[in-house]
Amino acid sequence: MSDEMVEAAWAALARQGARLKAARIDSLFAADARRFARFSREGAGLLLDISKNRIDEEALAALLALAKGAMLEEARGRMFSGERINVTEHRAVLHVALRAGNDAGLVVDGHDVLPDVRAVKARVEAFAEQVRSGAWRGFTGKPIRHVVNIGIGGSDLGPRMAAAALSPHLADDLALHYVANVDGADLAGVLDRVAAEETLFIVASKTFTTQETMANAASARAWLRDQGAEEADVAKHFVAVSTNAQAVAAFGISAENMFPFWDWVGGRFSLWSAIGLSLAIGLGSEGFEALLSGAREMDGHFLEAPLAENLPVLLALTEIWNRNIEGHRARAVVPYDERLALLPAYLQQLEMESNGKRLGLDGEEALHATAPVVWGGAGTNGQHAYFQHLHQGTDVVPVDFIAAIAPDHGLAGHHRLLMANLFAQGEALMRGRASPDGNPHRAFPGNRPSTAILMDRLTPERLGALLALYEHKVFCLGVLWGVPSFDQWGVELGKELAGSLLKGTGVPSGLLGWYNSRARQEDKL
Ligand code: G6Q
Repeated sequence: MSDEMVEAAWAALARQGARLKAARIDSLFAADARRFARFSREGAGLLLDISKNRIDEEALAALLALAKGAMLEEARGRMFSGERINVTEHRAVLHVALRAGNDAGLVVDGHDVLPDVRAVKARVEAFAEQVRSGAWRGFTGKPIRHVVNIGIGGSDLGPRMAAAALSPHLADDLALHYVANVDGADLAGVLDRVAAEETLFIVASKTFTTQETMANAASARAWLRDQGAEEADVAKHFVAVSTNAQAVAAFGISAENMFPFWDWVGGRFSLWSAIGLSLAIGLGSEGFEALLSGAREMDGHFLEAPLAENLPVLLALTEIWNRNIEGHRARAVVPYDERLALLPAYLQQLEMESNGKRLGLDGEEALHATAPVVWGGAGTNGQHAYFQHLHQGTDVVPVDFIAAIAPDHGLAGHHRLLMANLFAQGEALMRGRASPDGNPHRAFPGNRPSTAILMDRLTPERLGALLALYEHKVFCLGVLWGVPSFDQWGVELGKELAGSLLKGTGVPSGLLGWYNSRARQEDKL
């Protein structure tokens, strides 16, 4: 389809927006007893409910026409077949290969990548079992009790979030720690709590040049030596996950303690690769495989379900509506599950780093607004804090509510309370309320959109499906907005400036001069 036809689909969508401008979501519900059934879908063990957004059948049809017109299905096929769809970096985008079934094959540039994927996964899982069983010993002969993942961004957020989400499924006698920040307070806080002889460090870095990770890894190694380990003992306490074998060797980690991955795995999509090693240790190979199988189920759903039944497509189209037609600049992610408290931070990277772009694939200004600000936190806590803004603020912020039907704890009554709050918030945002006593400050405007994603339990499978749902949503939006979702040049400039300031070649701004003089005084104290 031509660009003109895609723009015609956008124009048709804008007309739907104008038609529904005065509509209220609660009135749409009142007018249609089947609204929930019409605007909710199930797939890969998840329920997606978009019925509390200000859309109707005609608007949804226009959204689906945009997806068709933008050749979303063809683009999806190109990603799954290993084409170099990351055009700005000339790479394939194949996180789906990391969770492909054992009978699958995927040839990229004449090479089937799946045997490599399987071989590394087998090594990851075998190593995880060695650590879990206590066969892997530290320098005094004791088994490992603490695993410290040193990595940042995509080499941190996924495993950190998933380890918290799946805490009931982790080994009891192993603690997982995550160190990302170059602020020494981060690493120091962990080192204070672990015994060197029982600690394994995983240096997780695709490039193995990231300043924060290299600084933390060097300090951790120096600390290990200070704690009595010999140079030869370092191999018992350090392993690496990287694509850069040379830099790993230069750091002193041997090839058998390095778990590779590939340039076609983007950092923020790398949880499924050896970057998930800490998680594989915590979960065991069975649990890690279950996570992958849940994602695989969502991959299959995304590939095969018709657009109108397709969860990632519908989630993306809901965002097109809220962002581009209704003009909302932010979206809140509020899991009603304490274990998913880090999900908003994970999605913030996934969505904002992927689609926070102002230029289209052709290098010209994007024609439509792209990724909204993504933020949030666990419910019910947020209700006692920022929900004020969601209910009565001047900006409308659509919300994603996420929850499991059944908990994994035995505390009676809590889950009913939690879920009652989730449902109440969706209703309150939608319906609003007139002031009960004439005081205008007590009125709620309502008509505020929300989306719900529910699952039976928060198992490794369901988490895998949930994360793959959002990954594919991000892909769909990249296609619809026409932006390069798989690069992240926007993080370069600050890094370069920090580098020159460290070398003393940066141009000091007023603030830096002030800081330097104060820091000199502090040094003298
Ligand atoms: C993710 C980004 C970024 C990256 C980190 C860490 O998609 O590229 O967050 O993951 O900068 O990079 P390394 O793994 O190379 O240390």
